[in-house]
Amino acid sequence: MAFSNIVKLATLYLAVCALLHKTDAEEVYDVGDDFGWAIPLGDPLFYDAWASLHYFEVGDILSFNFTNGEQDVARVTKEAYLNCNTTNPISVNKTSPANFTLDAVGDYYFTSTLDKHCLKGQKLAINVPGPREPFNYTVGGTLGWVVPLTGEGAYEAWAYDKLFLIGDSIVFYYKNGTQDVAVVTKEAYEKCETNNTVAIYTTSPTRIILNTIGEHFFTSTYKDHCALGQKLAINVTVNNSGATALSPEEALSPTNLGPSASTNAPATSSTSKVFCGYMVTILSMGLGFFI
Ligand SMILES: *[C@@H]1O[C@H](CO)[C@@H](O)[C@H](O)[C@H]1NC(C)=O
Ligand SMILES: *[C@@H]1O[C@H](CO)[C@@H](O)[C@H](O)[C@H]1NC(C)=O
Ligand SMILES: *[C@@H]1O[C@H](CO)[C@@H](O)[C@H](O)[C@H]1NC(C)=O
Ligand SMILES: *[C@@H]1O[C@H](CO)[C@@H](O)[C@H](O)[C@H]1NC(C)=O
Ligand SMILES: *[C@@H]1O[C@H](CO)[C@@H](O)[C@H](O)[C@H]1NC(C)=O
Ligand SMILES: *[C@@H]1O[C@H](CO)[C@@H](O)[C@H](O)[C@H]1NC(C)=O
Ligand SMILES: *[C@@H]1O[C@H](CO)[C@@H](O)[C@H](O)[C@H]1NC(C)=O
Ligand SMILES: *[C@@H]1O[C@H](CO)[C@@H](O)[C@H](O)[C@H]1NC(C)=O
Ligand SMILES: CC(=O)N[C@H]1CO[C@H](CO)[C@@H](O)[C@@H]1O
Repeated sequence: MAFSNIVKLATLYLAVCALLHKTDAEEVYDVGDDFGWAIPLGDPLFYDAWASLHYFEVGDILSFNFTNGEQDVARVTKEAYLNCNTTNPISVNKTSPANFTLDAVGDYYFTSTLDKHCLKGQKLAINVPGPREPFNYTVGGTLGWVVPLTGEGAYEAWAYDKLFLIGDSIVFYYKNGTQDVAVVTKEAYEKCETNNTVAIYTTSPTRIILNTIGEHFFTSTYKDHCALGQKLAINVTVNNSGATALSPEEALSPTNLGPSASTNAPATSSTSKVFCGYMVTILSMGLGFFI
């Protein structure tokens, strides 16, 4: 392995370890962002839209920021949420900021008990999903992997509402000999510099198992395909029942992104940390050997 590759690997694994560490901690969400918790003016679906932009996990905290006296926040049942019936809420907090910990998988419903606030759209439904089976995503859906007629943004639009978890696969379908799948760095992706790839696959279907956390970038090495919009960027996250990570053998294999990659080994957050320490050791040994 060339020295530059070791450096690349070292950088990559430090980044992965940083991400693993980040996902260990609970996230604090400011409900409604800067707008806070109030009657949404002119947009009764405001909080639905806000919730749909986030992926909530067990341990995350919702922070409701509002004006004391003008608002409150109540956790209610689904039925009460649907009917805007606030006569018998599960709990009510009248002091801002009111923090609520999402302590289990399931659905949570909130509203304000004040007159007509619920009817005017001050209501929030949150889902904390449980573990699911790994998915196989077909890249582009029925479009497949081509130069999209709609130009740049086609694959971005496809990826936009998808949740990519460790262990999921993305499958590229194309006509052999007319396309390829190039795994590239973020920089190469942004500049469409396809002379510099991490891996290239040329037989359809190309199935790539997502076994590292963070961003992954794909394009084609065919002339102008990247510039014409045949490019995909995705974010891979861990699922909420514990992190999974590469085994050290997989992590050191240059084909760890490839179709032949084996299934991921489960790891708790503490083993992730041990694993990261282990990787750093291996990498320093590698550096020592090659310098
Ligand atoms: C809460 O809202 C008030 C006014 O809307 C704002 O000044 C304050 O910075 C907000 N606090 C947080 C923690 O976002
Ligand atoms: C509201 O909920 C309470 C119980 O929580 C129930 O007794 C009451 O009938 C409900 N009101 C309406 C209008 O459904
Ligand atoms: C709620 O969470 C915010 C952000 O972490 C924190 O600043 C605030 O002190 C918390 N409020 C309460 C009442 O715990
Ligand atoms: C989520 O993590 C748990 C525990 O590591 C594992 O058993 C489960 O298969 C994972 N689910 C997915 C979709 O990766
Ligand atoms: C995903 O594809 C692989 C390989 O074709 C197959 O073995 C697996 O069952 C598929 N998984 C799902 C959830 O469809
Ligand atoms: C790839 O091409 C660009 C210009 O098109 C050049 O600046 C860059 O050095 C090339 N990279 C490699 C690894 O050859
Ligand atoms: C592409 O080539 C591979 C290997 O020759 C073959 O197994 C596969 O069926 C071909 N795919 C298509 C879409 O023709
Ligand atoms: C991945 O997530 C990070 C952090 O949320 C974000 O900054 C980045 O733009 C995302 N990348 C892609 C390709 O969606
Ligand atoms: C809806 C809500 O924020 N409920 C919280 C109110 O405060 C108590 C403790 O003070 C929490 O236990 C509730 O979850």
